[in-house]
Amino acid sequence: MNAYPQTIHFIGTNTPRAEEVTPEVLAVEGTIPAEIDGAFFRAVPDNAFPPLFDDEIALSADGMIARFDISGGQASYAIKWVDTERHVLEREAGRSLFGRYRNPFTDDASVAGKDRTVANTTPLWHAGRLFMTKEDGRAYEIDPATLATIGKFDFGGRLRSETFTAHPRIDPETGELFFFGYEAGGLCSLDIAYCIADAEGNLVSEQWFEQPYCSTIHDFVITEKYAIWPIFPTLADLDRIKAGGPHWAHRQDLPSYVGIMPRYGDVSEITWIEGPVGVSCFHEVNAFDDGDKVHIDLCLTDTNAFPFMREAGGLEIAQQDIRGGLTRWTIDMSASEPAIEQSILGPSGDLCRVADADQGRPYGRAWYLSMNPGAKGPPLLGGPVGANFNCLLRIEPQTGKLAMMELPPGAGISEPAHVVSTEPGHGGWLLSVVDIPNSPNPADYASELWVIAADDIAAGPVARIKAGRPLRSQVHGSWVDRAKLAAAKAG
Ligand code: V55
Ligand code: FE
Repeated sequence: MNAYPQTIHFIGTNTPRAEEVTPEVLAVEGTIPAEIDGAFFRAVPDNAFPPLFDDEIALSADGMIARFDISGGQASYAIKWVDTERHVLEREAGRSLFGRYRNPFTDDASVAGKDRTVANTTPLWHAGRLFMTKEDGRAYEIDPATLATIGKFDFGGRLRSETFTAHPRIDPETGELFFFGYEAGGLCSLDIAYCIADAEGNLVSEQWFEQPYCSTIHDFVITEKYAIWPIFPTLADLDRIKAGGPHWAHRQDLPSYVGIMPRYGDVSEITWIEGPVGVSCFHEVNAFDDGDKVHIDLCLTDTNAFPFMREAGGLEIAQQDIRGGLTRWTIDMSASEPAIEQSILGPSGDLCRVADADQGRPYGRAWYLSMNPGAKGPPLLGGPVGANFNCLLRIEPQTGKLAMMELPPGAGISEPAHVVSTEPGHGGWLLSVVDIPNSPNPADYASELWVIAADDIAAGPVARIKAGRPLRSQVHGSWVDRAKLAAAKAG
């Protein structure tokens, strides 16, 4: 029996697994460096029940929180549903009650006014707390030891924003959490709430401003001086949503913008600078100050990378025809009319990572996922756009120097996490889940967590941790070291 639509959202690494696992010790091939001690948390969208609509998309699946716990050269694995209000209601009903992605007008009448968020995008650690986030709602707090859901988080009743980004930024020196919510004032509102929490987790600032159009703002960046929102013309429309249609439609004819303000400033100081027309980006790699200049490095594409956001905009562009690159936008803030100067740093790709200590600072290296032009065999089906990335890149943005880690034929790879090394001069480690086909059946693959020397990725993994089961696609992951886990506020 399979009641799931046979679309890209439910096959390959998107095959519903819906399996909770209590900690299980895993087999390891190779040697996990003893200094790797902590937890790799992953946000995994999965389906508890078949969807109400056949055009359901993977971004709408219920959040699961997974943990690879690594210590003393050994690893264990656990995964649990996030008990969002939505998931609990659906579990009680024994079926789906919520309709299309970010469209409350398609829900079962019994859940009108209930919290729709699925908390499926990024595990976030800040000030001793673990959260699961989704940009259309508030974060849910999770107990890092048991993975049990503690509840919806609103900074002790202080947060006004109805939403909380899946991509906050933590300043490595101050420990402050910089974050925002868009559609902060409700469905299709132009409101952005810009917030700062101090190193102890207290909300110390929340200011609201409006964006020029109602775009999907998946990520933002900070530098030592600025808070920066690059925005792209994939827009929401309330009439379309009320008619049961898609939340987002890409507009190839409208410009992008960069909103930039002093990071400790007043939102009235924000400047909007027009950028290229029709482009799209979901993740910025990093940004940093360079005298009066600001550099913003983005995973940029010439149209929206999600097929359903292009189709909703009436665009007929095949996935393989999308062009892009790791792109630097430089803005001279001392100019009378600051403008964007664009340069290309590296090949197209996404799901980027920098070392935590490099956040918002000049940086010497970044890692991201891409398509290997020399790959033997087609990409593994799955992930939010229907095909998984099949290689890992390391780039030195100042010089453009590139290295690649290839995968076995037909394998896919998920976003890497970075683990600092205590050895002087050692660049640390990357942790990344790799899915390796067992047979031509796209649901039949082996999932492994690879441990890779961060500055020698071409050498491949030093250890392969066998998950013992095929894992559903993650979105983002986060590494939390043992000292932070030991200081957790929960439990
Ligand atoms: C993204 C992911 C989402 C989402 C919106 O990677 C954008 C982009 C996993 O959910 O809801
Ligand atoms: Fe993301």
